[in-house]
Amino acid sequence: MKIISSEDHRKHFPKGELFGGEFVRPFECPERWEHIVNRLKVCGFDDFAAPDPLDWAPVRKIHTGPFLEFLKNAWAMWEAEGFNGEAVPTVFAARRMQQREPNHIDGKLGYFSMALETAITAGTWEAAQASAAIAQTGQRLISAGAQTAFSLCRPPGHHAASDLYGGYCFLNNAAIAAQGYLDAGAKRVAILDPDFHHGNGTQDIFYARGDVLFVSLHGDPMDAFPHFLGFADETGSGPGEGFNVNYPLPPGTPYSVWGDALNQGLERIRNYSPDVLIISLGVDTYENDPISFFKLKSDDFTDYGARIAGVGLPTHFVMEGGYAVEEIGTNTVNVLQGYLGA
Ligand code: OKP
Ligand code: ZN
Repeated sequence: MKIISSEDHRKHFPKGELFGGEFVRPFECPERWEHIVNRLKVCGFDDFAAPDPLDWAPVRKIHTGPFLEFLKNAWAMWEAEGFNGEAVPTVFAARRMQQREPNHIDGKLGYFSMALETAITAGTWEAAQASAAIAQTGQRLISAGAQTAFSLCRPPGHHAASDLYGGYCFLNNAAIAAQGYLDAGAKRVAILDPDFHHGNGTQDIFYARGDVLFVSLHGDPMDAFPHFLGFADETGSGPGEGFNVNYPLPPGTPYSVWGDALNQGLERIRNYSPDVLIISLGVDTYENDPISFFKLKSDDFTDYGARIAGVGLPTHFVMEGGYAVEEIGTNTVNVLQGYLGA
């Protein structure tokens, strides 16, 4: 299995994340990447590749022009104001307010964000582009005939919508890969999102489309971030009706229950008969994850990797979350080994 990866992720590492009313060291940190790479090497994965340069054509189909322009300029605009900290929004286009992009950076940050724990820093835009290129390079390999690939993306992507960043995400790596498959000739793409958090961005991007099936297992938004999307009655709209499937699950969910939802989701994917399966691979379902509430054990990741393989589709793993840093390597690589039958 090819592993696509780059050191460029290091360019994005904010000093602070607003959590519990304090600025804490971000849960989404560079050591996550290091632990995964180390574990891959220990387990004999040695086929590493650097990403190709980013192809903007699929990116522009997923994200709006004003949003991409904002991400490109946000840090320079913030610095130009003379602000000393990292760029975080403070005001939002909430209910009954105008949905218009303001001129001032304070307004732009609120207009283009869905959460404010995610600071923008000097290197954020470069790291986000590298992460998208990593997803795209995996897509090209599979479009060219490979059965599988692992895109070791950082920062993650599934909370990013066409014109929204937040939840540690800027560009939607999995969505950009999905668009790449379609542009390369695929007729149908399925995305399975087993990250603990609902992939609101991915759902929103493909909500009205029938060419991408989105299936997500996640903490019930009544109790878990992102709180405002990911309910079971969100099934798609127009030509996308029936092609969005959410399995919100309650606090304390063990693998027995989670695995039943996974089986149902995999059955939906089989029936859809896609050309390729993308896995938005977050391992924050782990029992000791510091910000999540499912109870998966490390061996469960191996088991569900094997279940994914059982669907028999070309499968593209795209890294999302996982914040139990010491165990992120084991849990991530367990999914890959389970998939490979190792
Ligand atoms: C990104 B990914 C909980 C705050 C949650 C943001 C979590 C983003 C997760 N009190 N903060 O889906 O792993
Ligand atoms: Zn997550």
